[in-house]
Amino acid sequence: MHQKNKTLGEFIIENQSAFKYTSGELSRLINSIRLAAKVVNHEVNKAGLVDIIGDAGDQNIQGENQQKLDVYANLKFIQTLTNRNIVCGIASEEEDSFISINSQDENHQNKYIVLIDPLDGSTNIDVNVSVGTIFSIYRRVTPIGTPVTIEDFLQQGNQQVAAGYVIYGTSTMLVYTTGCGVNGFTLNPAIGSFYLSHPNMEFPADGKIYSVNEGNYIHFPLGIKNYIKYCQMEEDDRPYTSRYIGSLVSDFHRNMIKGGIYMYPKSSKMGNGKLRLLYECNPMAFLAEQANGKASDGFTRIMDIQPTELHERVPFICGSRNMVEKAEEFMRKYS
Ligand code: AHM
Ligand code: MG
Repeated sequence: MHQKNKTLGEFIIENQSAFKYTSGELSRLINSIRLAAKVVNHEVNKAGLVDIIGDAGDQNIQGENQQKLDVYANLKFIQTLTNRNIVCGIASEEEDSFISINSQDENHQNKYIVLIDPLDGSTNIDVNVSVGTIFSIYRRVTPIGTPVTIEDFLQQGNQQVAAGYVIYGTSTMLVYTTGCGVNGFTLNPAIGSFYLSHPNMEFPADGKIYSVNEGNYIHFPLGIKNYIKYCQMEEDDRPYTSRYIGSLVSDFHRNMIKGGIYMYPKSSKMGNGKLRLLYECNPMAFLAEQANGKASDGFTRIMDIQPTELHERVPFICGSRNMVEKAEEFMRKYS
């Protein structure tokens, strides 16, 4: 069969044996994410047609307004993972605390936990801009059969078993890694199947795109300010092009295909930046490294940071290897 005629379902089965701890459990887990992604995709695509957009009235733990589709996506992913009885715990950007599944059942043998940002960039929905789902999968560290604890969720990103995102864009894609490279699948909406469209995705080592919210420039650390000036300088292959969608998944996806750097630095207003280590930075960092890119907080590898709380934020610099290294050089020089 030609690589590109392969469906995600076929790909998962074929690659199951290549996975070192194979028991079929991870394959089932990725299958449920695929299913929830299709359901959410259907709803996201309807957003412009029905009166579903707008605030749901609730605020998430960070005090931000939730959009209705955030609530919907959160519910769908949690329901799908819970109903199929595949994971032992879930943490979501939209939930204050983690959820322990079947904690009363001593025969409960599931070993994976999932951390999820069900609908990232959701403020973009009401203007018809692409949004995404980000997920991250770990093996639990506490004994199987006992209720999960916070320890299971506060693992370093380098312990991730799998990570990926769904991009609800001009076409809907599911991109993921289990630690053997990154593969992208595009949804054929007529048939409802994801097909392998982007095998072995890689960031070009160099790029010409920088993505950062320059409106915050005045609040950025000197290293970032000077790196931005460097990007704008007329020298060698510069100035670079500036592209910022404000939807992490979309900015990342474009930069991975074309070559570029994404930055959400700390600022005098947001001491640790905006993005969450567990729900956004670690999964994107795992994908970036698996795609020959790099992710750092300016000084430290993102995946080596020890998390201390579920919703913590970190500065995030991610993308083409040489570009990230250059930004780190500026951070070191001007810190
Ligand atoms: P969210 O999780 O509340 O949607 O926020 C995350 C999003 C990212 O997708 C995006 O890159 C960033 O926030 C944009 O933030 P800003 O508007 O401050 O530039
Ligand atoms: Mg988010």
